[in-house]
Amino acid sequence: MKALFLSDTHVGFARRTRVYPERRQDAILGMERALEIGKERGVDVYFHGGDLFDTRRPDAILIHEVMDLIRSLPKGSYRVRVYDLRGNLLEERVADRVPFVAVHGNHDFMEGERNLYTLLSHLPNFIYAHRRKVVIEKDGEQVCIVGMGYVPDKYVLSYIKQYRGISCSSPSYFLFHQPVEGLYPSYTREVLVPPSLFPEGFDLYLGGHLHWIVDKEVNGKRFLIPGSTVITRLKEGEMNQPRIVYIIEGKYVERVEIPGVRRAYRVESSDDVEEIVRKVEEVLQGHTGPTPLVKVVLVGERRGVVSEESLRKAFKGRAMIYLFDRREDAFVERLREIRNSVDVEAFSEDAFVEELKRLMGELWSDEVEMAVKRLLEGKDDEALDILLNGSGKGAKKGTITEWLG
Ligand SMILES: [Mn+2]
Repeated sequence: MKALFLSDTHVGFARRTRVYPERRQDAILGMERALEIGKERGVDVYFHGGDLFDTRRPDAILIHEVMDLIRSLPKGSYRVRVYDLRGNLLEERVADRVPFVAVHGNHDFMEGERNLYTLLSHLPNFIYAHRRKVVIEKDGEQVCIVGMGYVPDKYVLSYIKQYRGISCSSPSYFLFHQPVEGLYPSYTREVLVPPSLFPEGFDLYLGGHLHWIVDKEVNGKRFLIPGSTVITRLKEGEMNQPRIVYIIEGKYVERVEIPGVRRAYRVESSDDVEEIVRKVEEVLQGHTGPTPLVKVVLVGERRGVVSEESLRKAFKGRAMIYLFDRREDAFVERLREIRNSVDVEAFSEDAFVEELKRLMGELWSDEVEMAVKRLLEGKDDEALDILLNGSGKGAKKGTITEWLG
């Protein structure tokens, strides 16, 4: 049976962005285009590695759009059997369309027995594979998938041990959403799961979470990560890669680029506006496809003022400009500006943080939020420390009993 593996579709990403509202459709479009590849290739099953949605509370329209896409998969008759980790048969059904098997990610996970994925499971061809073994059969052929959605750092190492000894007849795939040791190029604050803790004997280990492409064998296990189908961060190593899916048949793997989705480029320049414009033009010359994102990184000495707004105007309809100021001294200065330019007493701190969050868009992170709060308290040094060194171990929600349940 031929399968298509996609991940991190992040439907709802940039939903509320005011700059470049055309990006609002990127996530759903990325998912749609990815599914189309499967239709062209005649796949019999889709695997999704989690972060189907960008948030745990997507609005009804977004849920509807995703349901429509899953219901648009080609018709067929597939026997689906779902087991728990001990091998007890929980459910048996016939899917009337190509089955879509998914685990949750860290972005769209909700605690409790009812979540987005159990909701989608009301569709005859959607199967939530977390803590489950799923066997799909058609015309005498079958595939076996074992799933593990995202589990918070402090529980994951003991959690994954529950999967030890689980067996699946080949072709078999382990579908998960977790960072893995040996697949990360650099230091991260997340707990990395050692490949040795993954259950043995699967043909392929299919992962979500990272937004860039990985195809790597560690400890005799082949890990595949397609990355996200939409550009969510303008991070080097992630933004400049193509958006892809994997077509899988047995142990055979093919990487397929998703056509017609937005690309991103990076331009590094001094703060001389003429130089910036020239470099962006150079990038645009070789470009085809939807209006690209261009990350303009200012480096070197601070010599003048560069306005993101005027760059955006200058390239309107041709490029979406995101300015990153990495000039010496720019960082601390900007932090002070934020505090000095706003009369915090005049309105609630929460409202201010919300507004800032909106303005900063994808530059926003938990760390930035924490830093901003310290800054509002007048603790500049702590704010800087957080931004430069990270916030330490972030507390994740959930209790041990909920996670092991
Ligand atoms: Mn993700």
